[in-house]
Amino acid sequence: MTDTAAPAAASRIVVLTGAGISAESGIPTFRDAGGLWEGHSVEDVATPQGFERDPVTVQRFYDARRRAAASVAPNAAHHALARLERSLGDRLLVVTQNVDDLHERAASHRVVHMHGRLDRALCRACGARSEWHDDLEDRPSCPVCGERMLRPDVVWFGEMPYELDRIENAVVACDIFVSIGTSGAVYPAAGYVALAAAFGARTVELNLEPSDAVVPFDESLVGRATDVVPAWVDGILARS
Ligand code: BJW
Repeated sequence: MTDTAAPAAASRIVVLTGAGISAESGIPTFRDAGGLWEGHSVEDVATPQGFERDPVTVQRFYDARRRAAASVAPNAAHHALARLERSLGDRLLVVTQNVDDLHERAASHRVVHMHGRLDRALCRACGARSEWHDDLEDRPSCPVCGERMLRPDVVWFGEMPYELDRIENAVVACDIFVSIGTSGAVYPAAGYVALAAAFGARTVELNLEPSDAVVPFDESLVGRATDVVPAWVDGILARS
């Protein structure tokens, strides 16, 4: 439960976010009842093999999610983290597993999308990653090489997440590691709490329910992201 130990004023903070932070904006999580995987096999829509087998189904799944993400707005939790960045500057890094752009639309700038982004397309012919806001089902041409081999620029199981060196450097150097709205079911993200703790960071979880983390967090705030994240940010800013 809540531990009220105060963080040092000049703390470096890494915030790891997952689907739970965007849930109250209207984007379903993956593993909760009624979530994104319901009606979809993970192997069919979130692996390179599933894409090879049935690219049309996979493109439709991501086209629908791209449209849905564009139609929702950041919530109080995204805005609170942007407020924290305005105060901490480069002492804060948000590492998100989410492929939506709600952190950016709340005006966060220091955000790493380790599982890619829905608003980018990856060309399987030339490797270019292009900003993309339209559907991919009709096999549009790559703006760089012209080939019709675009896929969503997201990281599927078995693929290497993005910017791992930058993330790991930040995690081992941080004073506070905060996990928000993630089940802790997917690696390497799920391993960062143990890494941060091993390097002496204080660890905090903000979630609707305690997750399956392999090591216990030092502090756990249970509740909806739109309630607990602004409250936690207020507490940090009051001590900074
Ligand atoms: C609320 C809330 C509210 C709800 N307020 N909270 C051991 C070690 C290393 C790797 C592996 C390993 N064992 C297996 C692996 C491989 C695999 C893996 O982890 N498999 C697991 C099934 C075990 N990992 C990979 O393949 C990764 N690549 C890789 O490992 O490369 C090699 C490598 C090895 C070692 C080091 C470095 C590299 C790639 C993983 C790619 C994951 N891709 C997806 C899809 C992305 C595209 C898309 O969006 O479709 O990413 S899967 C999906 O899960 C998505 C998410 O980002 C990810 C995490 O989900 P998340 O965000 O946690 O959501 P949920 O639904 O699970 O949880 C929601 C949470 O919110 C819950 O806790 C709720 O309580 C909470 N919540 N409402 C607050 N209102």
